[in-house]
Amino acid sequence: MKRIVVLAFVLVMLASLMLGCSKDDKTPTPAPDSQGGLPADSMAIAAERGLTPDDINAALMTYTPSGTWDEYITFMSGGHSGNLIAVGVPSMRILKNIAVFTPEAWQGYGFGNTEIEQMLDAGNVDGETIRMGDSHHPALSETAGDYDGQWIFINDKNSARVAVIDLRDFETKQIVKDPNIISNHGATFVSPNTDYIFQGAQYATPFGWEYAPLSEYQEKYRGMMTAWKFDREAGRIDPSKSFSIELPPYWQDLCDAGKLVSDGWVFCNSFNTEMATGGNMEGQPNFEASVSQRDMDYMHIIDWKKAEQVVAAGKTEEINGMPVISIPTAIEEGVLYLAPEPKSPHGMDVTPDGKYLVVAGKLDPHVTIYSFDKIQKAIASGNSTPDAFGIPILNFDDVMVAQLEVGLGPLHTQFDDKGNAYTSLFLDSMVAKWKLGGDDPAAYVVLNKVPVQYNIGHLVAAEGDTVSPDGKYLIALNKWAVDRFTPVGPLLPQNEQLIDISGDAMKVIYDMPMGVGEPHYAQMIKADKIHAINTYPEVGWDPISWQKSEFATLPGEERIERNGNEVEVFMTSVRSHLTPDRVEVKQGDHVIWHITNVETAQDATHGFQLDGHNISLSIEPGETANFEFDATNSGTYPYYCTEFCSALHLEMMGYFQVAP
Ligand code: CUK
Ligand code: CUA
Repeated sequence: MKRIVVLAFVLVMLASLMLGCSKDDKTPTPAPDSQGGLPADSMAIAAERGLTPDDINAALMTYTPSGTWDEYITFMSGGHSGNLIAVGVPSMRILKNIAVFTPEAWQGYGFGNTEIEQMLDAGNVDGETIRMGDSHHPALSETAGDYDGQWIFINDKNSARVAVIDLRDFETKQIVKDPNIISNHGATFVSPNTDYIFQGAQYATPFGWEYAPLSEYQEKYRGMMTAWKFDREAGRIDPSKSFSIELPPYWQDLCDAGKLVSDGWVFCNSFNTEMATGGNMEGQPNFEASVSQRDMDYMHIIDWKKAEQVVAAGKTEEINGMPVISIPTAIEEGVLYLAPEPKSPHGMDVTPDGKYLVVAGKLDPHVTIYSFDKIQKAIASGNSTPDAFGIPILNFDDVMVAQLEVGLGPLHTQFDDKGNAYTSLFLDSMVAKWKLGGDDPAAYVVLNKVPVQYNIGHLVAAEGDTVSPDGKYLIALNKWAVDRFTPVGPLLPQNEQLIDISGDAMKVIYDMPMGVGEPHYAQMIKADKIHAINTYPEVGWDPISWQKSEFATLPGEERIERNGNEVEVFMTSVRSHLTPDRVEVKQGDHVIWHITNVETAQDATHGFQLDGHNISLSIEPGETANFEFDATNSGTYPYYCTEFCSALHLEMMGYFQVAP
């Protein structure tokens, strides 16, 4: 019986697709059979695979034939794999795994390439080489509050670092380390014109993560908000024009930058306003209990434009090279305010019009909606009570507009183009769709919900963090994938579920197993906003400095130069040979090696690995890559191209010999 229903449904749907007819179309639907050019076997396939009408619908909405491109690109953080993953929507195919904080051999990232090593080294901590990361929140660069497709930034929660990725070649260009905090979380969030990339701390430590007994937590431990200045011209964060604001040792959590009316402000939720310090072996409760005692935590409300003026006026203290606005100065200058947030808040999402802020409850089934206008009026009224550090806490009732019960474990909220909001419900494993009600508390209503599998964290809507979201698609970033995919052992992939939000009811239309990282957050941009290059602009290009490399080597210029104990190799690669194909040095020599891929054809990448030396490069068409090392061991080491570039790819090799 089910099969007959399926068959009938497929027939009608395929027919209407072929004819592009609508309900009003009076053209009679011809009998869909093989005469009409319809593949009769598609019905058989659907029946054979037991596909329901919904399945077929979902397949038709997501299947992306060979050679056709996705409408959107979603950039998903890789979590503790420390990378950033570009996924096409609606196909949900991984387009690229972008190495950021963690070495990745395919891209030749962190395996010898001199410029990349230097960039990664900029993220080292106190001489400790850090080659992992915990990437959380990607932020696309914006112009006037809209994604402009030029850059994307991402934080490393583990060591409080921020990376800059260029969307011309989808490669990481810079990593900066905050000199005063060792863990971040409310990062990265950009101001509407990407003047600043904001980074809120997470677990409080003394500045510079120095030692201080936990008994001195309130006096010595601090949170922080850092405003990293982005120089668009240079395509780099300029630490010399960046600044920080000292915050209380509450754990700042998620942040968002204001937009339109609220431009100039940044907001963070926080937890552990209890200032708990653990001690579960010393008779204290676990953190999970001790940081959840109070009924209210504090939203941090920061006037960054005013902070910028305070910095310009020199009212800062330089701590570890960073100008820092102290808490007393922030209070005096009107830079910092607090507002109560219901129990264990999470998420901070500014509505597209910039007028409202949504904070979710985590342990409270409500989302709380705050009004920026009310916040401004409350600040102007002077009605507040000081917290333990003297920071004014505005009255909850003065700033809150509505509280809406959305379900259990609300975390994050996204927006569409029709005035609706979508909140992830971790405990319910659902997405709740609700209506924004402006200043009228009664106008906020839950519209409907859709189950997701399982334990949803963040969710992302098409252009969902901009001043003009697209609606259309939403992705649920689910942490658990029990029973969803063919088993692959105890460590399961995550499940990224694509949801169609074009209609009234939400529909899950694709389950994507993410087996290369644990996405925390993502941003989804219209693909045609990104103008990625096909090959580097000129042969001999340095992708990091974005100019011709001083080591560019053209055909005919290949050479090996010796200068005392230093041997410098200038090599070219082209299908299907490396020139020179013999390099001989003496044991103890220092070897500096440059390779230029002189190809100009798109996709004619040559990789390079040197046996026994932990060296792996990816040299894209036009690129010059460099590496250096000490020839410590004598021996014979083949080097070869790692990309299967031609029929004679295996012949693309050479011998590196170290004479004793
Ligand atoms: S967050 Cu980082 S731990 Cu963005 Cu809700 Cu999950
Ligand atoms: Cu070049 Cu294989």
